[in-house]
Amino acid sequence: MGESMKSYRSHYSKDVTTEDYGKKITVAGWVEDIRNIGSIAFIILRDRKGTLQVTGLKKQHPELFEKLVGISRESVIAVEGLCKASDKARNGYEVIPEKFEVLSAAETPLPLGVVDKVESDLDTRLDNRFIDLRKPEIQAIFKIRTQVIAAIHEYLKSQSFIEVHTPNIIASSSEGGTDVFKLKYFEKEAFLAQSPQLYKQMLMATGLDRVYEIAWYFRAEEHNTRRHLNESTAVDLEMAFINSEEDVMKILENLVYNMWKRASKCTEELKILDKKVVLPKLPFKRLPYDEVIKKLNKNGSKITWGEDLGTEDERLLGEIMKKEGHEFYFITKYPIEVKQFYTMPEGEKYSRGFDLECKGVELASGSQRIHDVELLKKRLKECDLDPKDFESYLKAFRFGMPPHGGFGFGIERFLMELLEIKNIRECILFPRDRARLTP
Ligand code: AMO
Repeated sequence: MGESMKSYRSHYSKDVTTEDYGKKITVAGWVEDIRNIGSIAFIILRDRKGTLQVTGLKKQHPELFEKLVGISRESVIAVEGLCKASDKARNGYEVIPEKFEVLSAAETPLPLGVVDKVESDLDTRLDNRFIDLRKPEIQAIFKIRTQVIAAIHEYLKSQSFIEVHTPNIIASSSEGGTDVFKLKYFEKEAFLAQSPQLYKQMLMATGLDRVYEIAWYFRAEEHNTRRHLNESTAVDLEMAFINSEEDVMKILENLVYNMWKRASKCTEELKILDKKVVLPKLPFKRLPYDEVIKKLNKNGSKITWGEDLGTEDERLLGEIMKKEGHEFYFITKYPIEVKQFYTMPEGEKYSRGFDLECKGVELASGSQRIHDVELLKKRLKECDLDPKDFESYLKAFRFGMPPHGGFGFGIERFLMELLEIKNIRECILFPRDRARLTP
């Protein structure tokens, strides 16, 4: 106590084995709870792998005992002591302290409880995210997130995609529209990228052929919904020499399958979250937009041909498709007028653009792109955009650009659907929304 320890941690709570019983070990973590019953005190210490019990005996070390029981909850301590088998303690052992050091004392009161029975509201939790993240059920989301991202890299590399990183400070908006964050770039005006769209397409003119990026999207969308963030992440992919958008959809459905499969192996985290992950069946249903409108109209929606699906229509379609046995489905052959300027038209009215939906929520959208520069300029103008603002992008189409296509696939949306999380803010460490800029 007081004196510095040689090592702060020889064992994590879950790594102690029967071989350690009877030996001296050091453990470290946050003081989750202290129960002092007079002659004996139980201190529950939490580390990244779980919790363990430190049992203080007043008779053995009266001075140490007093100091130990006086520690505030959530302080960080290291304890050296005898590891003893115990039927009553969690994990089957307890640590009888001989020395301890307070590495950082927590102030009181805590702004948020870690093990409190009362549920705090989301705002309080997000305001104190560093404490919120101490909860095993919150950590589980991010442990699964790391696994699904590993699956993205693994699957796409197996399909010969290379990982790229494109600029986030850009000179023209990537998706058209007004929801861009403007910033001052020395003497010029710049924007935060809404997506890597323009750059991943320009890379198709290089011969790299298959690229992907775990990208940041910055979108100044004013509305506050449970499925929108102003800063979000996505898998952005682009591939050249495709015959149609079908080639892109095949990669996307296999990617989803591989991510889902990897998540199904996170048994410990899924148990904490009390979730079951059932593998989807491939291929996902392809549902042309025309059929979507028919189905929706038949079920009471007033949507007319040519309109994009609103949240309510998407939800209704999710219900209809679920009844037909499809949780995942593509909406294909969208009208060209609801798709972005870079989408390849098909005939007069249609496009080669698609969305991937899961239970009524859009997870991804993509398309075959226009690779003819004159057609691209025409479409820019039709979308009320000025080709002059896109000169450096258009240049990449003038000196040899193969047919290509790709998609953008929201990682937080994916986690929401995978883990049945109601609010997208739960799926990102420090969410940015209309009202939240800190922490
Ligand atoms: P889109 O704008 O449809 O397409 O975005 C692709 C996917 O990214 C996710 N996403 C979001 N997630 C949370 N909050 C947001 N504000 C948000 N915006 C988008 C969704 C969505 O399906 N460049 C095209 C993609 C392409 O064609 O390659 C694009 O950005 O899951």
